[in-house]
Amino acid sequence: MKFKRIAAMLLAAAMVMSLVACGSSSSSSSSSDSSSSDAAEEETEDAEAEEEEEESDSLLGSDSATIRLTIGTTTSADGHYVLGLVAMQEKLEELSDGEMTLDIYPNSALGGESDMMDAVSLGTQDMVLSSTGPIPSFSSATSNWATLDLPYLFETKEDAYAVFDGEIGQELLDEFEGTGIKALGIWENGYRELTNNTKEIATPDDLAGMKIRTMENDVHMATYTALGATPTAMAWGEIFSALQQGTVDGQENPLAIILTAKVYEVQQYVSMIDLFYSPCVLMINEDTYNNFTDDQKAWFDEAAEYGKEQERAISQEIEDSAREQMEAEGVIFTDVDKEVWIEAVQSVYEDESLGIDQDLLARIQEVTAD
Ligand code: EAX
Repeated sequence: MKFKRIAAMLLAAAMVMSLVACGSSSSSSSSSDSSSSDAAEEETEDAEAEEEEEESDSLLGSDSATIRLTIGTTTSADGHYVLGLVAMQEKLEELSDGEMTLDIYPNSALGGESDMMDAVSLGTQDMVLSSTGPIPSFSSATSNWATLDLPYLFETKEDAYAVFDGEIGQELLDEFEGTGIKALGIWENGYRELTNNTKEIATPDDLAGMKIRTMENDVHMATYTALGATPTAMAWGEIFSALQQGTVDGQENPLAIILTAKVYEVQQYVSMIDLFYSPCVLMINEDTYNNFTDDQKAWFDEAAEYGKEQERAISQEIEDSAREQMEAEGVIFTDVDKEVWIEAVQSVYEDESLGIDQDLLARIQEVTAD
């Protein structure tokens, strides 16, 4: 499959560049006089700079495109968001005969999700692929998206896809109209699992009093409070220093992110709680989209739909091997009795302060009932 090729290319490029970097640093340690070691150091820096340039270059669209859309994500270059966007980029170039492309910036290079949504609505950034974390607080028009953040709302991915690809999903996307953002499609982040570096967590009791980083999202915070933890909301880009400094004890994200962002290198325990099915949304500045010609809109829409399908498949593919790969690195996985967790979060469904849209909830439950 195509994305395997992309992943392999990224991996190969990273390996070659790290060999280059190792080569020059070993020459620096073997040199005796300080001037040549300075030179070797410079060489190392050059190799590192080149490595960064090479990595970002590979995510920029074709040089010849005249409509270049800058898109940011918080996730890493070999993660599911970015590989899905690369598929969209290639499709967009193909359909537009090279006229349109995406320039992709991973790893929060353009900021956190909430900041990027603001930038897209103001037009200082063209596009973002963001989790739904910041959506309920983005605008009163989108506040009922909080309903999607409820724990254990979607038992299977098929349930989630049926809602997001159907009438309800389209209505939710349309709610962005007039906010400065056009929302185009609901892609996949994945089922969120819990990590920490202290102990195995099998029940909410094991979690009591632990400080857990959540997204900047009231429903997620309320859920962790209901579970007995102390939630701390922060943007994804701050997570590694927060874990290092002990501001938080743990975090939660889909396995695809725990693996590709290398969270597992600093978190030894993963509990398979599947607490939230987390979607992400492809967004573009509304005026930018509206100013496209009809042809350009059609190419863009088709490429976006293609990107979504590819991204979901890539997400599943990464998830399928993630546990095994991390177990091989010594990460300890805990399977839990989900019924206990489901029971522990029921109060969140009844919390009237959270902006849950009961009609929307009932319609979602109707679609997912059978
Ligand atoms: O959208 O912030 C998070 O935990 C998200 O899952 C991540 O930024 C990818």
